[in-house]
Amino acid sequence: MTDDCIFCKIVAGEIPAEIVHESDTTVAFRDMSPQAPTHVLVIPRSHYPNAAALAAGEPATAAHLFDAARAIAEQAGLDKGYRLVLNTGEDAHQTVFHVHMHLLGGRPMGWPPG
Ligand code: DGP
Repeated sequence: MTDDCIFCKIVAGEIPAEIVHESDTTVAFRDMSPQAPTHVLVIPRSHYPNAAALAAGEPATAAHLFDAARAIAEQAGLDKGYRLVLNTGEDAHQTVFHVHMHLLGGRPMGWPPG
């Protein structure tokens, strides 16, 4: 737990979020600014600033993020596909420095991303 981290506070239940999935190592909740009909953030309970730090420090939990995303996509019926995004660093538009996987689905998406 890092005191000034908003996502640590969601994990701790100190600020509200619409939680859609939980495991021993992960929590998933709806993004407050959805960019698609389904837009969920999947995060580790432990605080790591970005995907690279998580992969180095807790690789099993990095894999758990993908498994949670699979379960959420199945539950949401995203049979036609979905996108997983891990913005890493300033140039990639990371704004919250507790690693989070965006799960976006429910509409067709373009490429390349903006
Ligand atoms: P990124 O740009 O990849 O760091 O995305 C951060 C996302 O986090 C952004 O889509 C908005 C979302 N977000 C930020 N603060 C909160 C919050 O307090 N609650 C929820 N549900 N989402 C948040």
